This record gives sequence, structure tokens and C-alpha cells, in this order.
Amino acid sequence: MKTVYSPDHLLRNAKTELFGGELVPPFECPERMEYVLNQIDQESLGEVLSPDDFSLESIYRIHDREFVDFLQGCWSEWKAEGYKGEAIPTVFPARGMQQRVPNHIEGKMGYYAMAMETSISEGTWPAAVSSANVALTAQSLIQNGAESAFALCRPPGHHAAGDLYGGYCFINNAAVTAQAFLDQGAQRVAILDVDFHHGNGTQAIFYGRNDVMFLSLHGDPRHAFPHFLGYQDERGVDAGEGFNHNYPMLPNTNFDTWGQALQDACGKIAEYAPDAVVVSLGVDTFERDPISFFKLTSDDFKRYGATIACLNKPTLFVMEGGYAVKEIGVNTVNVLTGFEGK
Ligand code: SP5
Ligand code: ZN
Repeated sequence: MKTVYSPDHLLRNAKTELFGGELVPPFECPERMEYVLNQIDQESLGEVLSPDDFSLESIYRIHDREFVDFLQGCWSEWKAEGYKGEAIPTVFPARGMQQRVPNHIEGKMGYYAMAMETSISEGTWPAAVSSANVALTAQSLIQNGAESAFALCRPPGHHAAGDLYGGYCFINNAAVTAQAFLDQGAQRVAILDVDFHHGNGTQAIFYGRNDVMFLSLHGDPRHAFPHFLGYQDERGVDAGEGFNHNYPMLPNTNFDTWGQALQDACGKIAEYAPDAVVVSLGVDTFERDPISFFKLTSDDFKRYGATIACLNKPTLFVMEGGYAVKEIGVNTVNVLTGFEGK
């Protein structure tokens, strides 16, 4: 399987994450990529290609132009205020308040944020665009006949909705590629989100549509981030009704339970008969992930890669989360080699 990767992810090098009332070094750090690349090399997964440049039009298919403008201008507007730290929102359009976009950067940040752990700093925007270009390049490999491809994206994307950033995400890479498949002739695309966290952004983007089926296995929102979406009874609306499937699971869930949920999800995908499958591949389901509570072992990742291969569909893997940095390479590449039957 070919991998697409760009060192431009290094431009995303925020120094702070708001965690437990402290500003700490971000869990979503540049070193994550080194471990994955190294393991791709160790396991001889295949060639690693550089991305092509795509215009922002592919991004506008998913994200509002005003939101994209906000991401693009955020850091310079924040700096212009003379602030010393990285950009973090402090005020939100909460229940009962106006949902209008303010002019001042403090107001805009709160309007477009779904969580405030994610600081914006210099380089965040070009890194996010590069991540989307990595995903779109891998999508084009499949569009041109490859059975599978791996987009080694950073920053991740699945928490980003049409006009929301947060959860370490800015542009929803998986959603952008699913839309690209449709725009290039696919009738139906399934997005299988196996990251520990619910893919709230992806769900929101496709909630009213039946040309993309979204399925997510994740920590129960009563106990896990993002807390405000991801319940089992969220099944889609209007034309999208019945095309959204959530599998929330409790703390300490192991592969017996998780693997059964995956089997169920794969059954629904097979029935849907998509032209392509996009896997939002987070490996924060790992037993020693520092911010998550599932108990998958490194061997379990290999097993479930094989399960996904049983769908026998063109499959695009898009990197999302995974914060046990030393093990992220082994766990990620285990999914990919498991998929290839190695
Ligand atoms: C892409 C992705 O995986 N984003 C995850 C963003 C999670 N950010 C908030 C983390 C809050 C963690 N609280 C965990 C408590 C552990 N004791
Ligand atoms: Zn995650």
C-alpha cells in the first residue's frame, strides 16, 4: 500500500493545549508522524509519496468559506491584538445567545470553536491545508485504480465540521475525500470512523445525506470527548435517516466487544454497497493511550485491519488520533498490514 505524507505538518507546532486547567505540551504532536513513518519503513509497507497541490475548492465543498477565511486569518488577527500566548477562545454563543459571527477575533474564535483545548498558532493554517492535500492525493491514487492507500495526515480532521474547529482538527480530511469520490463519479461512500473519539464533525457534515454513510465506534459521550454528540440514537435526518450509525462503548472496552461492533458496522457497510470506503484511522483505542479508555492491544489492530479488508472495497485510510506516541507506528501499520493480509 502506498502512503502519502508531507513534512509540512511540522508547521503545526502549537506549544500549548488546555488540559486539566493547565497549559501543557499538546498530545497531538509532530513526533507522532516520525514513529509512523519509521514503522512504514520497518515493515516495508510500500512507497511514501509527496502530495500534489489542490485548490481550496475541494475544501469549500465541505467547509464554509467564512470558516476557511477565519482559519486563514486567525493567527494574524490574534497577534494584532498584542496577545502573548497562542490563540484560545474564551467566550461562546451558548444557549439563549445570538448565533451571529462577531467582527473581533475573540468573538470569532468562540463562534467557530467546538472545544478550547486546541490552540491556534503560526503555521496551523498551512499545515491544515497540507494535511487535506495529503488526503486528496491518496484519494486520487484510489480514483486511479489503487485498491487502497494511506493518507498520513496531520493535523487530524474528524472533529472539524462545516464551520467548527477543535479536538485538534481544522479541516475534515475524511469528509473532503469522501466528497471528492462523489464528485468524481461515486454514487455512495461509507466513512468508518475507528478513532477512539466520536467523529462529530464528519457526522454533522453528512447527517442529512444518504450518499455518505457514517459509522463511528467510540467512547460513550457520557464519559468521553466530545461529550455532546455520538449517542446511539443519532441515526440521521431527512434523506440521511438510517445512514448514520454510532457505537458508543464504555470505559475499559476490550477487543471482544469492540470487534463485535466493528463486525456489525461492516455488515451495514456491505449492505450499503459503497463504491469506496474511507477509514478515519485513529489508534487512540490502544490500551495505553494517555487520554482514552479502551483496551485494544497492538495485535488487535492487526486483527481488525483484516476485518476491514473483508469488505473488499477500495479503501482509503486517513490518519486521525493516537497519542501513545511510541506505539502509534506499530499500531497504525498493524491495521494496514492486517488489511493486506500480512
Ligand atoms: C483527533 C482526536 O483524537 N482528537 C481528540 C481530542 C481530545 N481532546 C480533549 C481531550 C480531553 C481528555 N480528557 C481525558 C481525561 C483522561 N484522564
Ligand atoms: Zn481520537
